[in-house]
Amino acid sequence: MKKYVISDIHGCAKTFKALLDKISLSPKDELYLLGDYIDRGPDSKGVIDYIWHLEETGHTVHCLRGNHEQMFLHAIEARVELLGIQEARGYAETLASFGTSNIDTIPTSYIKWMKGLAFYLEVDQYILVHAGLNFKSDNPFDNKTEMIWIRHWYEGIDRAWLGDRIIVHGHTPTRQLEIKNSIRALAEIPAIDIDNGCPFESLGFGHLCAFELGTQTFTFQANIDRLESTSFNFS
Ligand SMILES: [Mn+2]
Repeated sequence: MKKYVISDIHGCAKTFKALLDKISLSPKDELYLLGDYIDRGPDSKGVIDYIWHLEETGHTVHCLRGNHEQMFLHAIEARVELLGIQEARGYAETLASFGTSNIDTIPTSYIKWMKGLAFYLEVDQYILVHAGLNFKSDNPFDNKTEMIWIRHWYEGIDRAWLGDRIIVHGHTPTRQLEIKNSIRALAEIPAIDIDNGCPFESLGFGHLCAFELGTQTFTFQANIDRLESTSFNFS
């Protein structure tokens, strides 16, 4: 039984399916998804539908929350479009994948699903979380906002609090070589960023990554969805 972790699918439904084919995901395996299912790529709805399809066909899928789901829920709850910020993050593409330009017409099943997403999960010796942990908090597990937004937090890692656990996260696009090298550097930095910037067409990026917890191995799938842009927007 394998335990695969994938993060930041960002509307790239075809790439997601291709990656699962590549690792030959079986119903005996566990799949952990670290959030940011939506925005940027062309088929946000398709990503969520495929997760539900996996569950319906006997797969075990554990889904965490990303900042993009949080922003989406905020846009619905606040009844504001958050234009400018959201447009830059592929918000219109997300609505288009639902066949609408009006967030009020998104089926409630998707909203309910997003609202139910957990912020972190502990599996074996790993802590799984979308962005990371803020070690300035007395208990890093209390700071939910930072779990989905934080960047540049490795220097603050509290080794005494963490013990021999390893944090696996996404959120900040990282070059493929750096992702691979993180395994060798675990003694110094007990964290692995598996976000290879799937929607971005830039050297070293543009792949979706699956990390297998037991063997600590990576599988990369090149983006086969339409690319949003070649420029970077890390948030
Ligand atoms: Mn993110």
